[in-house]
Amino acid sequence: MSISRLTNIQSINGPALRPSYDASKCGVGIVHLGIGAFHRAHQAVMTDDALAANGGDWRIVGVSLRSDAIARAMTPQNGLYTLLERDGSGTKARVINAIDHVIAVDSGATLRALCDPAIRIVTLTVTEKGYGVDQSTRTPDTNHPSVAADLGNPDTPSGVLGLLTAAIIQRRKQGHLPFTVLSCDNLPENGALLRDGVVGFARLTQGDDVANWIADNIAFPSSMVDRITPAAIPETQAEALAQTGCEDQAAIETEPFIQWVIEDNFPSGRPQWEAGGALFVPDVGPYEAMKLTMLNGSHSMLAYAGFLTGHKYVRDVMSNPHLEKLVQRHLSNAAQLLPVLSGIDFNEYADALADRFRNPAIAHETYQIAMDGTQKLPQRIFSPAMIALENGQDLQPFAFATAMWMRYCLGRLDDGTTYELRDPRGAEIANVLNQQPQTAIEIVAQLHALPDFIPPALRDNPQWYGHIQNTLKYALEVGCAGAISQQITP
Ligand code: CS2
Repeated sequence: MSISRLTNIQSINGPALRPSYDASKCGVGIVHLGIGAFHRAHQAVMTDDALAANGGDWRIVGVSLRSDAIARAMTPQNGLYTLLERDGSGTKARVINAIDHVIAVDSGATLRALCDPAIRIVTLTVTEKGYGVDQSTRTPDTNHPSVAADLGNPDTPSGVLGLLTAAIIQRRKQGHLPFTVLSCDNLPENGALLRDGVVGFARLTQGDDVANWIADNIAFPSSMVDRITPAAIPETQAEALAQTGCEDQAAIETEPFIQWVIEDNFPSGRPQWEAGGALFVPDVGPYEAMKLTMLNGSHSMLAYAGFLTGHKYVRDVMSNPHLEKLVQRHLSNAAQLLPVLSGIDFNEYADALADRFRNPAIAHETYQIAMDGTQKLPQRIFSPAMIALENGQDLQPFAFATAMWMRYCLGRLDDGTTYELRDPRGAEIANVLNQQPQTAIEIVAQLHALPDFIPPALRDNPQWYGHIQNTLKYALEVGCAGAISQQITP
């Protein structure tokens, strides 16, 4: 018997839950930029819950700015896909129908979708490096490839800042309601940062009047998002087939946990995301700090230390007693730096994180998390380290994470196996590290000298600097596993 493709709800034949609402009665209301696995495991799922609970015209137009792979998988499936929630106790499957259609690598069609009067919200998961906003100056990064391209051609933009600015201006000219822009990436004050980027881009290309109008009239709420979602693997599709009876090239797998904390500032309306468990608060800052410092900070640390010692998945890292101890150390040190958050006990949060990292059914690669370190370390490692410095607390866990990142930057394991760095500043890093042979002292000095990266106050602190130097020296002399065990048996 031939297997049919997942193209409509009626074709589902298996235990997977079907959408309980009639999607043909719901129009579109959201454009999402960056329709990767994370969006399909997170915002699209909560939107599906909101549509099931309340209906409304909130289906999603998904945009993939750089690759057509997801469109090729989803377009023949009419936007349907299977979500697999997996942990040690088994798998729960459900088919999601919140995505109306996908636009791939087509800036003209993306701009038209953004200007559709039906659209009231633009959500984004474009990763830290996708925005093109300099985090230290909070202005458009004119060296960013798409920012540079769009500054030259602001009427035919293809990057985030250019597209949003052009769409906001066109909608205003056409008398359409402004949309709300909702960033869903792991950046501190993600909404305010994006707002500064868009306003800055408009100032450079359109002048002060337009820039000030955007600052006064467009809402950019911040949000904290959380769901550990690895890239799909061949087993994902096999399991989706078992659950739906259909071939599903867009299936994704994720953990059961999901969290979305959103600043409630949606002047043009919003779905009832509460139906999926979203929490609306006046200030997302403390939640962002908690998640970036604890989850993402320990994730980056374990990704570098784990990858360098041959641990392919996060769950493997957690079954190594030394690395597990370092994860616990990182979590408990990070927890001590956070402002009080009513209703949340950071020790319980730390325990829950360690359990999530142990999830035996999630194959989350350390190499995936290790990607883009220059874009992640500032908010995950350096910001908490700065607070520790100000409070006179221990810098060691953060210095260790940084030393492991530096060791990772060398692009080779202890046994000589090489790998690609995968970082937008990878060429710059390779360039400074290319003068062979190099001592730990030289490497540490060169990576500390990367412009706009490690804060000078850390660099100038002997405890921070000395710890990184010693750890890297030890890692180069006796190997990464030795440097890790040295942390726990001083
Ligand atoms: C991870 C995050 O890849 C990474 O850098 O730390 O994607 C992490 O899995 C998510 O933020 C979890 O919500």
